[in-house]
Order: sequence, then C-alpha cells, then structure tokens
Amino acid sequence: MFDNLSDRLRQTLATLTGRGRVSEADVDAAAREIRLALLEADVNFKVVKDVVGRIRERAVGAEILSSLTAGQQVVKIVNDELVELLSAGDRTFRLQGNPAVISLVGLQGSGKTTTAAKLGRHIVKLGRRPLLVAADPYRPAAADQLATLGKGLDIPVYRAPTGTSTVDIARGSLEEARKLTRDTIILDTAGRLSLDEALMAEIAAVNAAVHPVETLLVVDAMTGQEAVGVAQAFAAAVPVTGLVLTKVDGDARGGAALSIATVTGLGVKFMGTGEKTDALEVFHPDRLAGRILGMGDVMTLVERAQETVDASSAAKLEEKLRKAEFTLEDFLDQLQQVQKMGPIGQLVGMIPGMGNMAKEAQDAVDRGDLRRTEAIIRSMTRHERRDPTVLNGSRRRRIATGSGTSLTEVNRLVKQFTEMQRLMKQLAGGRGRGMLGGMPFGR
Ligand SMILES: Nc1nc2c(ncn2[C@@H]2O[C@H](COP(=O)(O)OP(=O)(O)OP(=O)(O)O)[C@@H](O)[C@H]2O)c(=O)[nH]1
Ligand SMILES: [Mg+2]
Repeated sequence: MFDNLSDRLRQTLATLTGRGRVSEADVDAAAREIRLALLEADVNFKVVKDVVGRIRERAVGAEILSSLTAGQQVVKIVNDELVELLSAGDRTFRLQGNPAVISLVGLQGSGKTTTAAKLGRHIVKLGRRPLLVAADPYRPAAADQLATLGKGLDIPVYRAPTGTSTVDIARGSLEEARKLTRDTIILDTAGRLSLDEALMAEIAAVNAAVHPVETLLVVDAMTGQEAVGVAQAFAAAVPVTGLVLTKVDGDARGGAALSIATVTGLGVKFMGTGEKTDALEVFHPDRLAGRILGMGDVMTLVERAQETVDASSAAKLEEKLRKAEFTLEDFLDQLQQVQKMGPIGQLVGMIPGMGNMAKEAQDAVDRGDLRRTEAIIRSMTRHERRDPTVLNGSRRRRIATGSGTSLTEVNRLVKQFTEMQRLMKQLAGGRGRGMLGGMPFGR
C-alpha cells in the first residue's frame, strides 16, 4: 500500500543523507517533494500542511543545518514526524475482565469476521483462551464463515439460533465462555451499509449488556479517505476504543492509513495485511515509518523468524553451515521456511538498506522463480541432492523434464549451488562461526 509513497520519500531523502552541507534551499526543496508525495498518497491536506510545516521548522530552526551530519538529522526529523503522525490516539490493547470482551464493529465487508479470527489466533499466542462469537442475528452464512475460520485455528465458535438478538447472543456467549473456561470473548458483529440509528443503538445495547473492554472499529484501508470519514462518524457516535486497519496489503494509496489516527484521535491497534488468519500485525508506528522510509524493520523480521522457524532446526542449520555440510536438501528446507514467514517482497523490504530491492524480489517470486527452483530440487534423488557432483548430462536432462524446466535452468542452479558450497568451505576453513556475518548481503 505504501510502495509509491515509500519510493518517492526515499528518493527525496536520498538527496539529503550523507551530505555534510545542507542549505535552507535544500530543505525547502525536500519539503516540497515530501508535501507532494504525501498529497499524492492521499493524506488529508490539512495533515500534510501541518506535518511538512513542522519538518521545515525543525530542520531550519535549530542549529542543524550548520552541523556536519545535517542530512541525517533532517532525515531523522522526517522519520520522527511520520512516527508522530502514526502514533496518535491510545494504542494499548486491553484484555481486562473475566472473560475479557472484545467487540468488533464496522461497515459491511470491512473485514470484521476475518479480523475476529486473526485476533483469536493472536491472543492464543499471548497464552489466552478465546471464544469467537458469531454475533450476526440474521445471516447464518456469516456464522458459517466464522465457524470455518475457528475450526482452522482450533478455536471454539459460539453461535445462536437465527433471530436471536445481538445482545442475547452476547449474553449467551458469556455463559458459554464460563462453561468452556474461555477467558476472552471476541464478538464478530453484523456489518451494515452505513452508520445508522439501528447500528448505533445495537452497539450501545451490547456495550451496556456485556461491557466490552475493547470496542474496535474495523475499517477498510482500501477505501481511502472514505475510511477516515467512517471512522470519524463512528468515533463521534459510539464509544469506540480503537481501530483495526484492514487490507493494508492492497494497492490503494495508503494516505488514509497514515492519517486516520491523527484525524480521528483513535489509536490504530492492529493492521490486517492479508486474507489469511496469520496476516495481522500489532501496529507499531516506528516500525511502519521505518519501512516506509526504507530504513527497514528488523524487529518485525526477527519476530516473524522466531514465530515460524523452530529453534532446534535453526541450530542444526547453523551447525551444517559452519561445517559446510549444507546440501540442496537443506536449501529446499530453507526456501520453504522463508516462504512461511510471509511474502518475500515484504521480508526483503524489512531489511535495512534493501527496501529498493523488495519489488524485484517479489517479482522474481511472482514469475515463479522460487517455485521452479523447488521443482528442480524435488526432481532430484536424495543422493543427488546431497552430492550434486554426480549430476551428469543425462541426469540433468531427466531433472529438467521431471521439473518442467529447462536444462539451462538446472545447470544454472547446480552451478550457483556449487559456487555457494565452495564459498562456504572457504569460510568454514577460515573463520568458523563468523561466516554468516561475512555473507555478502545485498549491495
Ligand atoms: N487482502 C486482504 N483482504 C482482507 C483483509 N481483511 C479482510 N479481507 C477480505 O475482505 C473480505 C471481507 O472480509 P470479512 O471479514 O468477511 O468482512 P466483514 O466485515 O466480516 O463482512 P460482513 O460480515 O459482510 O460485514 C474477505 O474477502 C476477506 O478475505 C486484509 O487484511 N487483507
Ligand atoms: Mg462478517
């Protein structure tokens, strides 16, 4: 969602970083560029005016321009302001109460049901026992959707007979939670086309009946400024405790997502980045700002790795790398592990300094490069995977046919791998454990 904005801001900041001397005119030029970039990204114009004004003021105001690291300092100011913009409102996610009740509200199709399941998964990881509640009285299909998601995650789903009022469903779910010893209830309420009297009354009634500790408004970031308008209307009419921005993975311009917290005063607590139930991120303004400005987001990358890669296999891998015993079989394992961590483009974008290669990496994946590499390795026998030196011409032809690729591709992979093994042996002989640090990463 932030690709275009990110490209433009990075280009602008690149003209400043590393420069000793920065003049007021340079700052003005950068400020103009930043202003355009934000406006083009669809950030509310008033917000743009404030932010750019502050950046300029801070950059030329203090004794920054005369310092030797002026460029970096101006970049830091831009980063600070972006973080500030994203940080508005209260972002604490509360789970008090027994059971803690979380209610998800929002317009039709904003992503409530999907978010309910994602949140369920998220709090299981926090060591809690959630109960998902289909609080849509009229559409059995809505309850089915939640039931399917719950089943996939092994989280129980409570549903009531069609026609039961939302308030009664909510009350019933409290009882169910006690029965099943569940400590958190996630209410997936029915979506409406607009914020009308009926919806406001329903939210008020649910709040009075079961006292949710969180009433999260789910908004579709793809709808741009409309999402901001919706959030403003909700914030004014009902006691909402925070926002969940969904579909941030989409290709809309992202400006709404950037300014929604500042404009509405509601904190963004979570961000949905995909259709699957693992595509939910706790909203960290500093990390998102880092990603947008191309400074990377190492924290998220490390967390993803910890979540998906189990420690013992990581240790085994390290051992193999150290002894230069890494085979094509291990390589295949690694390819699969990395892909579990999320879309490659996203991952590469989190590596500091490699933001500009994210698209290239994702394109390679989209072209099917990884899939073809996998297919080639899969078409090899175990023996061949462990010792590619046995791969003569006829074996290579067999592999090309078996994997639906070409002889050239097979040759290229074997060559690259052999090269990598040679390098590993050299490093293993020389520096042992330090080798990963010595790997040429990017530029
Ligand atoms: N790409 C992407 N799609 C999402 C995300 N969140 C939800 N969706 C998709 O958006 C569509 C609507 O999501 P739902 O969770 O059914 O929305 P809802 O608010 O429950 O809809 P109603 O109950 O009909 O009001 C589905 O196709 C979801 O897969 C997200 O973060 N990224
Ligand atoms: Mg729904």
